[in-house]
Amino acid sequence: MVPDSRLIIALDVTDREEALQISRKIGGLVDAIKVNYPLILSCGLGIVPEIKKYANVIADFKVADIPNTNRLICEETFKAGADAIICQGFVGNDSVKACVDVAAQFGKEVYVVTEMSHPGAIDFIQKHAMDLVDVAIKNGASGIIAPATRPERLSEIKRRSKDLKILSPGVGAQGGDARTTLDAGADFIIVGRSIYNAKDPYQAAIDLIGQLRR
Ligand code: FNU
Repeated sequence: MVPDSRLIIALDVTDREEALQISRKIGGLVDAIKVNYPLILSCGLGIVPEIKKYANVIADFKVADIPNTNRLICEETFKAGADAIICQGFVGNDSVKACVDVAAQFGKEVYVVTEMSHPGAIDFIQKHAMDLVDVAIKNGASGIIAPATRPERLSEIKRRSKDLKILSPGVGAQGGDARTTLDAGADFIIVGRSIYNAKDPYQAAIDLIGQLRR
């Protein structure tokens, strides 16, 4: 993924028509549409090729299993047409490598979660965030996920992550600020509720892109 708008929408709606309507409206504005379990569990993986008509699709499945199961999950996801998948790093090098190996076969990308954006990330994950960055680098991931809710942590993670791409959720509903997140080192921001719950999602996306270009 090459940054242009630097905005990725998190399409966490559960209604198929709403998902396709939003994709149709703002697919041309954003760098990617991220799908997660709420949408896939309600509509099935078959919605991925439909969304792909409008933008690149990132499958936020936070894959976190043994290597063989990770391999199977990634194969199904890429066969459905996703351009990238998000996996957890805490399961270890072999599990992340399994995702990266499948992605390489399909010519697709893997992003590894480091420190998450919610308050509970401080309980366990934060202590290992830098190790998780190293797992992503060591296993050839395309990038990482790091929190827009803690810009100072995002900057530290950026320093550690060298040239890995950084996708940063937590802008808007979780309290993070779009411009601050880019200044702290993110390549892309991920925004869900502030766009899809807005009265006019198209305008909300335009406003965010304006802030990112300032
Ligand atoms: P919004 N997401 C997140 N924090 O929020 N994948 C993480 O650390 C992470 C994520 C996802 O709050 C979350 O699941 F690793 O409505 C949701 O899909 O803007 C989106 O990013 C944020 O949605």
